[in-house]
Amino acid sequence: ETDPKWWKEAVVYQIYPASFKDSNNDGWGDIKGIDSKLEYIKELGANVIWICPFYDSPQEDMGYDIADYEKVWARYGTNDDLFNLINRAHGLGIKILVDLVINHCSSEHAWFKEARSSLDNPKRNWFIWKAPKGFDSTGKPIPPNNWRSFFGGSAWQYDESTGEFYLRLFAKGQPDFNWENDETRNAIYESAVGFWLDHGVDGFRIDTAGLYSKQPGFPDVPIINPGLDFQNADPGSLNGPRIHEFHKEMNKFMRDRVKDGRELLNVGEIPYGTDDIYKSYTSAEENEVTQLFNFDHVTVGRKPGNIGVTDFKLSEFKDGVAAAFQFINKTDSWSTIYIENHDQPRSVTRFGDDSPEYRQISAKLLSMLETSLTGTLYVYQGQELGMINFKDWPIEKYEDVEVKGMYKMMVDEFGADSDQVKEYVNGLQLISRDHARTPFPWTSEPPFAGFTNAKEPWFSLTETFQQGINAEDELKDPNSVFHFWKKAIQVRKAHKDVLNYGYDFTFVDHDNEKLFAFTKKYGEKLLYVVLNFSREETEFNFLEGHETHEYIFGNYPEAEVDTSSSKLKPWEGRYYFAN
Ligand code: ISL
Repeated sequence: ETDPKWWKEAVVYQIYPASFKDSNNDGWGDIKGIDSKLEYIKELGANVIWICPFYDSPQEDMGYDIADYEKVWARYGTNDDLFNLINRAHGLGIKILVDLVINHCSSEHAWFKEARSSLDNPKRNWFIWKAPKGFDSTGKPIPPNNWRSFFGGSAWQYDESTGEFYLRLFAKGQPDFNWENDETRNAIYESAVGFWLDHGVDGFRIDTAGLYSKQPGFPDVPIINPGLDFQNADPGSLNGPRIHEFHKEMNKFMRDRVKDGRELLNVGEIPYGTDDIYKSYTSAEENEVTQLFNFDHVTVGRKPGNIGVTDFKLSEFKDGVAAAFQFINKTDSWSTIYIENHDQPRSVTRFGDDSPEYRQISAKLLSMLETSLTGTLYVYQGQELGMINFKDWPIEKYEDVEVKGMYKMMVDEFGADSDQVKEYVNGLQLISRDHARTPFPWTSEPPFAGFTNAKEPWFSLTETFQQGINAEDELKDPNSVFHFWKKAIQVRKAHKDVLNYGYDFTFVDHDNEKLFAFTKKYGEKLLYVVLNFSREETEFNFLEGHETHEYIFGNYPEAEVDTSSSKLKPWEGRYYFAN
């Protein structure tokens, strides 16, 4: 039986508000800009939008540092703009997810300003404070443990005025909340969750949802990057002892708060787990989150500690893809299907082929991979155009706080001319978060592609635009990546039993380093997907013991495909039903 829960077959379109559409020509995208493009999103076939943080913020981490959960950042518009967007979207049959960033807030949030004002402030304990471990020979305070920030250096920030460190797993302006404190949790739920539920949102993308419960005693973590002063803090902060209790409590708050009984889609960002851990968060019976994003596929080819890239084989990518959703097989859990977001590079560059010759066909192949897998489908803005990474940027052009912090750490600790630093900078061409964050190209019009008429957009447009990739041209061209995505989403809907809900995903010829082939079942139906991840003609085998292979869909024009031949053209993909 297919499941009637709306969020299982939703197609979610992720919007990065700074870079989507600028309606008032100040160089930043905004809420009214999103409003003006709802029809475009609907045309693609998406029925949900997830909007990355649009809240009041000093923007140290592009809005993931929130100063007021109940207020839209002035550059993005007003609360009324957002309420209007919710209404108009609902009128078009589009649901809205907002980002819930509650592991930390901004150091500019009123709660933190109070907390840091004195040692005995009533909100002091809303955050995590520790005395220095001691002082070094120059008199500098030594952090309480060896945890590293995701953005480089110690995860502890010294606060001169009170003589203590506060924990911040991310940027200096992102103090971690103390989730052990009941009062803090309730204030978070009320402000960050309740306010938006009251205004009609349909769910949340829950940021860093595995990090709230820290290991008691804040022990040192193991050394995975010898030579660096601080180490990946996940063992001290990810999936901690009270994490499931916290999620159950928050989920109950949500269900109690929703007055009209609407069902919410809550997707937690919960990477680096085992199947059992993923299941424990997503099991329907447990009432925590309805689905999660893990990183098993998108982190293939990355060094531990995120300090560079390595070569990887297609078979490793295949294993990552399977790990991203296979844990739900025949359970009451559910997962997501995504390959891009605002923290990931462009998938065509990373996993396809972004040369002018193969860009479009490989983008279409990646679309076929996504639309054939079981889970809720997510498309990141620009993915539907086949956008690509920028090339050969000097380190100075990067905007991302992660790049700046990690680069500084590596230079300080390894030396500017070290191989490690060179490797890190080269790796950024492939994996930096900035690749996904450049302004969206709406038209072919210079200088800023219909994104803005300001003198300068907040962030540079890129090769994507130089190569003529833009929405207007793609909408006109029936063979564009956009129209292929649209078609692939329709095919997914037409055969939703096996495509959206199929089970028993099984690799065929797993160790083949050019071919990504698998089967999936639904009742009597057997889907066979063959994807050529290479520029070379590649052979697959029809399945033994089946009389016919019925061709369903592919990324080459049907007139050019000999569906009975087992040879695939460069980056060709096909779906068959094996009967
Ligand atoms: O993006 C990463 C590596 O390149 C991750 O380490 C990322 O920082 C982590 O997945 C958490 O991401 C989320 O929270 C961050 C924010 O910077 C990200 O944009 C967000 O998706 C802090 O709020």
